[in-house]
Amino acid sequence: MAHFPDTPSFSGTLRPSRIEGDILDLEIEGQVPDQLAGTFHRVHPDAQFAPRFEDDQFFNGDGMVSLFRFQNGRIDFRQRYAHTDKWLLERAAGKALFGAYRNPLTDDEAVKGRIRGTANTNVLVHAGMLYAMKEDSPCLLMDPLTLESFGYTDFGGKLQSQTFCAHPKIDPVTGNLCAFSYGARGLMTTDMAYIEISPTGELVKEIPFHNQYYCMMHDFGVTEDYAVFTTMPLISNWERLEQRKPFFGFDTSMPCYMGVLPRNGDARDLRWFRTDNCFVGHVMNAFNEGTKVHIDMPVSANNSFPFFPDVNDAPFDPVAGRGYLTRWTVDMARNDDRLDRIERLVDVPDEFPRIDDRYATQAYRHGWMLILDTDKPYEGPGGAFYALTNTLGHVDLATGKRKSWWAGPQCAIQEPCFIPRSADAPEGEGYVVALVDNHVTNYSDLAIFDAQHVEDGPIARAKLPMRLRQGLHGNWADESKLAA
Ligand code: V55
Ligand code: FE
Repeated sequence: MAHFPDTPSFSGTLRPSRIEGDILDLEIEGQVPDQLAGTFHRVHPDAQFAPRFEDDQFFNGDGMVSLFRFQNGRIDFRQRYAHTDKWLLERAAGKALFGAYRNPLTDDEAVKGRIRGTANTNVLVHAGMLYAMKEDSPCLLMDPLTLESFGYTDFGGKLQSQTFCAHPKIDPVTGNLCAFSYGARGLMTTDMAYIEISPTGELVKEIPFHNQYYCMMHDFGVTEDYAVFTTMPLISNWERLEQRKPFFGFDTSMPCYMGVLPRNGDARDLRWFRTDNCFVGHVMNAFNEGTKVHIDMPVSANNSFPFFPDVNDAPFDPVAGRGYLTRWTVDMARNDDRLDRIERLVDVPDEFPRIDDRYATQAYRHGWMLILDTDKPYEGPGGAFYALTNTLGHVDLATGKRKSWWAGPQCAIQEPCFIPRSADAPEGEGYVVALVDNHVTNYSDLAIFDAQHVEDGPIARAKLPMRLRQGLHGNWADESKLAA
């Protein structure tokens, strides 16, 4: 007799789904290129049991991992929950035991001190494992093909950090997975670390340092020589938790910072560059040339998250919350603590930026993202967790030219993912996959685009007999990576 709250987080397009299963040989419209051999994994939050509190929010759901396996023009689908400690404890109890988002003060006594992670934010194949990640907890290991869970890892007892970010990057030169931790010595601590994991899954680096203040540190940039952090005042403190406020609140009176840490240095080499209050979103890429260090991400004038309110209760401003892809540059030759340059790269509201990951950490040309096209009509029931992401975009940063495809009045698009045509194809030559969710018929398609011609619409659609819940992030793994 589960009863989920009758709130936007659990109704309309965000109605709980909780479906685990397998579909062999998905129905295909069009033609899936034969050479696409590998896996596309993605994850969405989907509470296993009705939450303990009516005001529970989307980001608190248990991680539900989807796998699309591509072989010989055919696609098999599989979906399983990530079996976190939380999921297992609640499964055994037959009900929710953990309370509000990141607030341990709201948990059942029975789970005091247990790891609260949900593994609901990103999934990525590395060292033969599927890493399922949530930034408030350790990394969960899963089998990339069976989706069996193996529990949290501390990398053989070597990792000191209590947390592991959900936005690691793979350095194409070393093959290392570059990650970080925040709240690394517990909730509200400013302790962070820069982390590298070798292609065989060994911890090779953990550089501890301190943030400027405790805040949500959701994503970061990695260049050939530096790790780049963006500090923005989406803050928290124990007082908020005692008062049962949403974990994060946005403080428009505080500055932002860009932190630059040499990957071969230590905390003494870390430099913080200050900039005005704003909100930064997901990182497209970062790179360094000479003494200049660049990081590209959507930046908005104010908070983008309506469910993490202003600390002074200012009403949410959806227009000021729209991000536009922006390049922040610092010059390491400067002796002051100011950014060198801020340049807007895309003039339409955008989020969920992606690149040809073979160019991660390097100078690059091609990017894909979701665009909010506010001129287009919408016929669905609404209730999308962000603003409606109705358009897929491709930007050529060399020419500034942008191409886009609108999914139609009934649909929203989930985060795109680029797949190279072959291991040695030129940058940006290949495909983009993205879930297209129909909010009216309640079906999702995994749409496949020619990455250079997204404006033509999908070249193929793998059709699911249901709609997948709104998700966060996912990644492609080539067949060769699965064999590792
Ligand atoms: C994000 C998502 C999260 C979270 C913190 O999109 C930040 C950003 C799905 O959970 O806990
Ligand atoms: Fe994210």
